[in-house]
Amino acid sequence: MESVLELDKARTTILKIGGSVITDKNGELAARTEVINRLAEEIQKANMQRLVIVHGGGSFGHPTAQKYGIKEGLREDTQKIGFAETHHVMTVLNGLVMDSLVWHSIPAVSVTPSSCVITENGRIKTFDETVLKRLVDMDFVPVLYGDAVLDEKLGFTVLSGDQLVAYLALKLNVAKIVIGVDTDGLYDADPKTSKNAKLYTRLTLSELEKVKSKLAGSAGVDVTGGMLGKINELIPVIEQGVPVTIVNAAKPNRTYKALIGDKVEGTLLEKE
Ligand code: IP8
Repeated sequence: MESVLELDKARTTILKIGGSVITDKNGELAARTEVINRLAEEIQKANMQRLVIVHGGGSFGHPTAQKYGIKEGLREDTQKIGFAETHHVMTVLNGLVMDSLVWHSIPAVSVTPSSCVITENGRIKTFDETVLKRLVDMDFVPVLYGDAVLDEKLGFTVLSGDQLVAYLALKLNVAKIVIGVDTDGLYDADPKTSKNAKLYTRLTLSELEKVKSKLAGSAGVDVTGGMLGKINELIPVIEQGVPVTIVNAAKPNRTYKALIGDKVEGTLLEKE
């Protein structure tokens, strides 16, 4: 009989890397290539089977999407270049991530959301996961990202990496989710402005619902809702029993430890 450990190995892990980690959100098109490289090293060292990576937009997608009102949908033709630009800058950021992953010998393959997802009022309506699942089965590492996508009702919109993470977690046989952000986890106040902010090390779903309103937003432009948006996406997944570890991916080794299941500073979110 297969042991629990072997069964777990056969299940997928999703790693979300926040845009605030791999870019400087206070700049524009400001990639942190040294952080991207360090994370690629950590992912390589973790040597995971069945891994899916999703990254955010940071100072690439968000300012461009905001400038043209992409999330709110198509209202005038002049926005079309904005849609193209938003998607394009995301492919540029994705290219930097892919470059680093592949040159660290990770068999990463980019899966472009705008080419395989259609949303309806901002929520994923169609997503053919056939290729994605095959890639995972073949031990490739699919890499997706928040993107400008077509929308049934709005014409187009912005799909967050967090919604993709939650959607995929419910579609794939996911063992756990690791969310890499630029703070040590979830706090009862904004740790960047309040030095008495207390880190939650573990929250059950009912505790999470209670403290949700205290969660800090994100610095810089974020058209998809920052930390609260992230948590709202993750709640249905945690409800299904998938544990979520939020770690500071801007600090060395935390992502690595969370991936391999070592004890790590951060916030663990669990059903109960
Ligand atoms: O940073 C948004 O992805 P997120 C991507 O995961 C764009 O919310 C295009 C703004």
